[in-house]
Amino acid sequence: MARMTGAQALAQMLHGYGVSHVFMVPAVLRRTLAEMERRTGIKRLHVHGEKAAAYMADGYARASRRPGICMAQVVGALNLAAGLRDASLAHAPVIAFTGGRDPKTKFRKVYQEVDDVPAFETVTKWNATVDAAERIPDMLRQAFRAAVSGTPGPVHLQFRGNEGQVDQEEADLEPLCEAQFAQVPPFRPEPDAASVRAALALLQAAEKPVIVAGGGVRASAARAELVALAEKLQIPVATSLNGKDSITGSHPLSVGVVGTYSRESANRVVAAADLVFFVGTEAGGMTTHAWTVPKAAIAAIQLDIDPEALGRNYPLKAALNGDAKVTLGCMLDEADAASAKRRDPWLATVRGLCADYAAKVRALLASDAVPIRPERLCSELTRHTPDDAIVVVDTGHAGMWMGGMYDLKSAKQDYLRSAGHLGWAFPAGLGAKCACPERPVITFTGDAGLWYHVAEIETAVRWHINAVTVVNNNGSGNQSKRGFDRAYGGKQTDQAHELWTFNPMNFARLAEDIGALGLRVEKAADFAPALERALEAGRPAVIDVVTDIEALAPPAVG
Ligand SMILES: Cc1ncc(C[n+]2csc(CCOP(=O)(O)OP(=O)(O)O)c2C)c(N)n1
Repeated sequence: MARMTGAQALAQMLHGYGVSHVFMVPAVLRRTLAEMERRTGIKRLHVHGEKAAAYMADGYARASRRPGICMAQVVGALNLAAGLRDASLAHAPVIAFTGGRDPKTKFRKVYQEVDDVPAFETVTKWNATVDAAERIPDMLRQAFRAAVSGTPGPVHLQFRGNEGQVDQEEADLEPLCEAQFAQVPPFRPEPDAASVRAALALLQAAEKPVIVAGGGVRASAARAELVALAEKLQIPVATSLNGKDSITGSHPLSVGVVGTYSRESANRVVAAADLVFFVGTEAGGMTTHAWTVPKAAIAAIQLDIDPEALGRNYPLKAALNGDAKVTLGCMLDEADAASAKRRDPWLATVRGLCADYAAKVRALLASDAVPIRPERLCSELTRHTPDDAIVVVDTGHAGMWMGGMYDLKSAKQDYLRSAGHLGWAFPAGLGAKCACPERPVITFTGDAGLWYHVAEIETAVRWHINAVTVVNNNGSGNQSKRGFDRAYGGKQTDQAHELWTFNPMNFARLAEDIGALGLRVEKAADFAPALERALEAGRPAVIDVVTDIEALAPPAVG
């Protein structure tokens, strides 16, 4: 124990947990921010909005598997809470600090004050208040424990005082850090041996099994074990959108992303399977196309770190509770490779379904059309994204195009995707680049997605966050086109276009004005040289790709 301010303890502890960046809009925990400068090398990124701060912390967390920190004063707290929604859905360990109420003045109509704590309840694993400086060390330790343990997720700490002024008070404090909880996963629990045997018996006996791998594979860094088990037993692998980087697209057992934002071959393979092994996926509505792929009656096995997830959506023949890497490792040790032969006919069918899909999209992937087809853009990214890149993708059409049409070429690539919030990807890509400055970061977003947080181009320039952002710029949110066609009974009026189109915009020029590299691409053949220039620019880059407003991503196959 030593006599110190809460701010000194907080700054020292964040440093002790290995935090390198915090993302915030002032004024919050000002004394702590000053102590960070005095005592640590933590970078304090002053950004343009609290939601973007949360998304940056989220991208940082997903890229590094370490908690990302974001902060807001009382009046910005709900903006920050809104930004935790995607982290909550994606199970990213984000820790949010806000300023909050003081018991001495509560209920007296304090300027800018409402009770923000309830708003964090639905988007956090743990939502707590720090009312005394004495509590800063133990509450911060609990925040890290909660964020990274089990299924990771966001945490909120509200510090007393509209700006969290409790950090200015002195107390006898012990700024102890628990290194174990500085990353995901803190522990690697082993599965019960009987559950491993039961699952293997089912997989080995199955004639048409498929693995559906989810974000839990990345959280556990279990890709190598997953692919090795699939190879040993010769089982095809589909992934959720969140688990897209569980296996490379070029792997012979890879069939693509299954579900709603998906690839046709993956849906066909999962629909034809006689046994599905869910690994680190919740088997939620997006991954199963609202529980139709596979059908509810499928025989299923599930592996998850969280026992409460097991069987939530499909009744199970076997359930495995443990860390994915360790559990798949145990399965790999005991798996009988001789059973693989049984699946030769199934693998021939699977290869046929993948070949049918490839034949269907070949022309679009190679299209020279002007305006550019998004399929061609995805194919250019597959070919030219560096092997060690982090690819960050927005939702909506961006998620559909890239989820379905982009292939990871290397097991060293990471693929991070919005769990549903439009506008997430651009700031998340900046956060990912802060976490991994030595790796190329390529963000893919639509123009509607970029507009949300376009001001953060200035943050990227100011902080030299040299991420590359590729904008699928069709002057609209054209994913909405089909929905409005339906709403208008088949054919929209001319005026209906005001519901989903924008004024034309040259984002390259905008980016240049702000100090980033801006490149405008109007012909597909010009994309690869632009990407190369952007990756080597030594400053943030925006590649504005002019694409076809009529191009609609293929709907999911049921
Ligand atoms: C926060 C939020 N609001 C609304 C939506 C609904 N939404 C999904 S995609 C989309 C439009 C996407 O436009 P853009 O990013 O330009 O991509 P495009 O469809 O044009 O390819 C909208 C409004 C959403 N997913 N998230």
